[in-house]
Amino acid sequence: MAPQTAYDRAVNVLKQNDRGTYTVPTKGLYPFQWNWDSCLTALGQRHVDEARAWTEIETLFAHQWEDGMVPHIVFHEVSDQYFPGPEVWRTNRPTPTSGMTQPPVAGFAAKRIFDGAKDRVLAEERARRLLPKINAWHKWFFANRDPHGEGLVAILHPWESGRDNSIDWDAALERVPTEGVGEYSRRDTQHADPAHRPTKTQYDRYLWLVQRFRSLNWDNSRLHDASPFQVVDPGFNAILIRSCADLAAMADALDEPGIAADNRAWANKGLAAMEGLWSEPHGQYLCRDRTINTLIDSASIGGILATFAAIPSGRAHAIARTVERLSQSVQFSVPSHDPADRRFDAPRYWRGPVWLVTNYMIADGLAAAGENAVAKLIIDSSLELIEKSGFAEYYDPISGTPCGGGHFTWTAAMVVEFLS
Ligand code: 9YW
Repeated sequence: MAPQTAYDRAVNVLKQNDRGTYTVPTKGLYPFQWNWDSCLTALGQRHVDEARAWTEIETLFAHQWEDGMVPHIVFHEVSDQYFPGPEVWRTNRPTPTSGMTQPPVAGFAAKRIFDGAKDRVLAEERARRLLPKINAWHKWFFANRDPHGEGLVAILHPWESGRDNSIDWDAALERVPTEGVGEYSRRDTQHADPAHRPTKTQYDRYLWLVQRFRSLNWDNSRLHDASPFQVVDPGFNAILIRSCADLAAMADALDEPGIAADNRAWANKGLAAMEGLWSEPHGQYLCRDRTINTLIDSASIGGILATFAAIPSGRAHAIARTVERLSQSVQFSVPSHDPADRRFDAPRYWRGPVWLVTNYMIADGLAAAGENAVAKLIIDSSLELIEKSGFAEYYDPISGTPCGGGHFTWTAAMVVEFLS
């Protein structure tokens, strides 16, 4: 029998983790539905089964909160494999969910599935149903996470960024206390090597924030001002801006001018405000700590991911040069942090490793800016990694060693996209 192709192996990973109407990131380590994982996973699924891809996103939005927020985890099943579970979040939802959100890739993903759909009737019907829900989520962001109308939204917890233990959050997290957090037992370090995961001090602070928000009954109208952690992440905002622009275009196609106008206005205002995050010396955008109104000196992938939005071409070209520079110091691109920074940690989660989802979005943005050679370098690196080390959660950028969980859904979905 001929050896299986990378494409076939990737499709198998998607199938292994498919739970019918949603897909788990990987068995054991993450046994529920995660927000941005699902939306990016749908991009891979569409090549195999378009209806199934729409269902993946619809299932997520079936658990949208009344105020518009789409939670970062939906606990469809009972499992003691993950901490913190529903008993910690206590959000009082019919199906338990977490109480915070994640990078809003749904608008982008829906438009990409819509544009490429072979079944146009199905696509119109499913997109029309999702449109107002994604719009409500975007509206929620600007109402609750941009209370002063700056055009950019803040995350209130590192978990919201999707880049949990990034060096970006270190200084702001220092201001989060740990008193009263109590005893708890982590599960991630039982499934994966503790040297590849966040530290105990970071976890204490993550939990302190959860307990703080829980004490406010997860009332989103109060959380922003009550949080000691408010960070404006260029990567997160670029994803939101891109999703707003894409939702506007999809709304035009579906003849929904109100939704189109609102989302276009949010995207344009956000793009203008991004300029305030640009760092000339770093050749990329930086995070801003909103509580002290200061740029955070941390050259992470967040500021490179900004190329996912339609930033000015000069900025995109500068980011391409930065990616080229980074690629000279590692074997595999794009490291989640600049290896020249003494805080860089090659195998530790978001402090150095390569992730295929960020690679996908960066390559997409750079290709749109005409930086095809750098986009190709990133895609080639991604495919080399899976050939060498399988469908890992993330990879050491120097050795290519697989890190975290294995048989990882979104890694497989990105491979299906790269190879389609
Ligand atoms: C957690 C599921 C999630 C991703 C995040 C990633 C990690 C750990 O795994 O989070 O406990 O939620 O940082 O981006 O959505 O794959």
